[in-house]
Amino acid sequence: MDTIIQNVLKEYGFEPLQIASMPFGSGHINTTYLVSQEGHEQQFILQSINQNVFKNPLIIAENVRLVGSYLKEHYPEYLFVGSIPTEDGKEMAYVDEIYWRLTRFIPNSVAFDTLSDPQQAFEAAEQFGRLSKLLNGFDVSLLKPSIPGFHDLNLRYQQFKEAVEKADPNLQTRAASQIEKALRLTFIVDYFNSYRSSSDFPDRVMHHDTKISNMLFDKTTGKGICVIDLDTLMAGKFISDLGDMMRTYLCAYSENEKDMDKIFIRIEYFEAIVKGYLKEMGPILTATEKDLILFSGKYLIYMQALRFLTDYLNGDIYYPVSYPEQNLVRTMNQFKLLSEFFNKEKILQSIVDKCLSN
Ligand code: ADP
Ligand code: GN1
Ligand code: MG
Repeated sequence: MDTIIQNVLKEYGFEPLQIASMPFGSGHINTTYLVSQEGHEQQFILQSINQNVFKNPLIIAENVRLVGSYLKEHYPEYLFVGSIPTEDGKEMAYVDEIYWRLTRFIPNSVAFDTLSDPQQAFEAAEQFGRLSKLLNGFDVSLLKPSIPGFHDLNLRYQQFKEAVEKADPNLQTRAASQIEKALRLTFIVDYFNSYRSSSDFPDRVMHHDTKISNMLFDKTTGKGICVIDLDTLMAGKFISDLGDMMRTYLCAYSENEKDMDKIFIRIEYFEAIVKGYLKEMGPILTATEKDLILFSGKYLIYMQALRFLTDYLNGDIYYPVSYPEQNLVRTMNQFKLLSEFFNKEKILQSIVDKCLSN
């Protein structure tokens, strides 16, 4: 791998003998390296793009370039971590049939895998909200989907149904109670479908992966610096970003937790997410969107449960697993989170109402 990295970095004009690279971060989709150069303080992040997930990495490059140049023109002070072009001006290097991208490592930054304070949820929600807010005047139809139908709940549901039909009977039996849960909750799909084409529920520029490890915090002050991981920056509905924050910040334990008794919702994190997001997006969201704030959590948690279950039934072809039943455990975990969300629905809606009236 080292020679490949050297070859990639040559495309960016690095002197091979003066560089060091090491695997970095905890992302599941791409492979990330931290690159240092002898005698230089500035470090870089080099990533190979997972082409099993992103069939056409050049779409990512073009989306990021378009958004980056819009932000540079209209909000030059905004920190947008775009890609550094290769020496011959390409957005990504193509070496050994793999696409690579280089970004500047943001100095004195840290990314977390879990949240330890509601203030971090507030900061992240503010940052993800700010990105969409600043891009409110950008023509979202210019962006191409890096993964077609990525957060289309209807498509995810169809994929789930197909997976059930095609699945190995043994997997079907093992997953029977989770399949039944998924089928009982189809009113969430119907609800989504009833709104999806409404003019009051517009497409916006969404990040689509708002987990906390995709936010950089200042190591010294703990303040949010900027968002990263722009692979799924494309047109979508606001419920994607807000919902994924609910999915991933509300519980103290991740989707990988096996002990379902640990899966409960932290109300104070919910309030922090909604406050931080509305601070930026409050003046922009339509009346319909404001009515869908609580729904965003149900939509995203349910969709993620479907995606894990679909992958389990398909034989773990998308999400990496470290043991055989992991995608089933993740499904159970997400359904538990969803039932907690429903149990607390009244109080969560009262928080939304309070935040909207402030
Ligand atoms: P993945 O798609 O695999 O999740 P990310 O783009 O999120 O990849 O990067 C993985 C990790 O690398 C991040 O969680 C963060 O710790 C670190 N990272 C990525 N880009 C930067 C950057 N520009 N500056 C500092 N750290 C970064
Ligand atoms: C993937 O890249 P990563 O691990 O942050 C996935 C998300 C899921 C998440 C679940 C491109 O995100 O949509 O929510 O796993 N990204 C893609 O852990 O499928
Ligand atoms: Mg990431």
